[in-house]
Amino acid sequence: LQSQICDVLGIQYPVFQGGMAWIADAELAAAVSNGGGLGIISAMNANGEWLRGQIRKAKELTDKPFGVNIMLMSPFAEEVAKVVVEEGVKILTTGAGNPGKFIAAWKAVGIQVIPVVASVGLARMMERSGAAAVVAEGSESGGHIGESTTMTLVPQVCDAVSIPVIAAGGIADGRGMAAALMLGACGVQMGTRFLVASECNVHENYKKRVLKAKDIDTIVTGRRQGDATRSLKNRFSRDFAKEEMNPESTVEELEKRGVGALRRAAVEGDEINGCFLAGQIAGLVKKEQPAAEIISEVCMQAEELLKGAAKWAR
Ligand code: FMN
Repeated sequence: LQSQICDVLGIQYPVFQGGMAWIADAELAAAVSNGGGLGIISAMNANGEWLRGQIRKAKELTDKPFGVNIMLMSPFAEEVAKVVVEEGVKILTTGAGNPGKFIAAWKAVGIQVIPVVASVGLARMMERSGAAAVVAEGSESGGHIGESTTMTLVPQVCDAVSIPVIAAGGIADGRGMAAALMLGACGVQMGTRFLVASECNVHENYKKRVLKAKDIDTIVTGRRQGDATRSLKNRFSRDFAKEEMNPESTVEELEKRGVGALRRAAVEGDEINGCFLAGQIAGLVKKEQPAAEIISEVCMQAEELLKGAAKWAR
């Protein structure tokens, strides 16, 4: 299964591994790239030197293209924006905001910029700013989310822009991938499914929770601070949701509560006080597998379904 985005980026399969703060390191990114997809290192809130180390490690582990995800809210965003240029990174995705002010400088050195967008308006703006493609991410996703679902967002973004569109949010198998291609996307980005890749270094408790999750086991918190975030239900997320309803708690108090919560889940495996970001599709993710196997399984299933699609219409 191939598409236009494979030619643009020089990858074998149109499958991105989404940036995941505290989780998507050089080892996961390299495993995905070696499996023919696009592995992505998460720059998250780390400083430039940490990122430089990860980029160099990924180069040792793979000779295939890989990317870096820059969180625009990071206090180190300006610093990591320079490091990716110095280290010769060729593909960037950006999350949590508008990368408009960086795009010209990145493009000037030949970097392909692929912003993650949750609305048609931002997708259009990114095309005008010179983005190579966009990831249209629906609210089924794990992590920070917008309002529209993947089913509604993807076709509207595809109609609005002429650059390639990658669909994200709620995709974890070939059925999801085939559906995304039918909606007009030319590839998919998965986060939740790659959380349980064998090469993913997230804490074992995190993987266990994703593998055990059912369809209704995620919750969205943070709407009051304008930072809606989807995670698995546990003590932390339920308490957070309760506090949000409490008119006496301030936005500052809520923000303070969230600090360090993803690290506690991803690094320490703290099932009580950690925030286990994951998407609604976690209920479908039942097996830990090497990243390469995940990619080929998803693509093969999608290809079979798309080939047979003509038979369904009578
Ligand atoms: N997206 C970003 O742009 N930057 C991040 O740092 C980031 N962190 C994430 C952490 C976790 C644990 C998860 C599950 C998602 C995160 N995302 C982040 C979103 C993913 O890159 C991806 O778009 C999303 O997971 C796709 O939806 P899915 O979880 O249904 O596959």
